Amino acid sequence: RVDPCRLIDLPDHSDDRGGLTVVEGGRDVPFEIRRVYYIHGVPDGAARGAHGHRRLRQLIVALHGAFDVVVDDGHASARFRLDSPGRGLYVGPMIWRDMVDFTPDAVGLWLVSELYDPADYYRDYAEFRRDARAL
Ligand code: T46
Repeated sequence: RVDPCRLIDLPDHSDDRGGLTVVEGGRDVPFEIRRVYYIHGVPDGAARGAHGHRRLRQLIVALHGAFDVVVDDGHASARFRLDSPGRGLYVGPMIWRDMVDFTPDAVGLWLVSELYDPADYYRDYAEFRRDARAL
């Protein structure tokens, strides 16, 4: 069955010198981290995502500012507001996702389990939903 999306509180080592948050692959997230990217400068009203992944796992963190991640497993959807560098959203395979409502200062960090592979993407929601419901 589908690995559920969930918020993960990340190890915090903040002290009077400032914040320090750690993510270790295989420990704090249930995958080895093979790629990192970040999204920033999202124009007002713009949306990203609108796809699902066949195999890829990821942790999404709002390093600065805030945005919403809407996830859908082909049966039901849920919406998560990410607004803290101390907490990430784990999204596993066979989840459709949309990122919306970015604040102008938002910087999102993605830690992911695979190198970039266009063949891992579902871009068509009907195809995704059919396959997700057949799991
Ligand atoms: C996801 C959301 C949040 C690459 O060449 N390598 C990469 O690692 C990535 C992520 C993208 N690209 C290229 C492919 C496209 O020509 O960058 C362009 C924009 O990518 P995309 O349209 O997939 O952007 P988003 O924001 O819709 O999706 C991306 C990730 O692809 C996706 O996995 O969860 O960010």
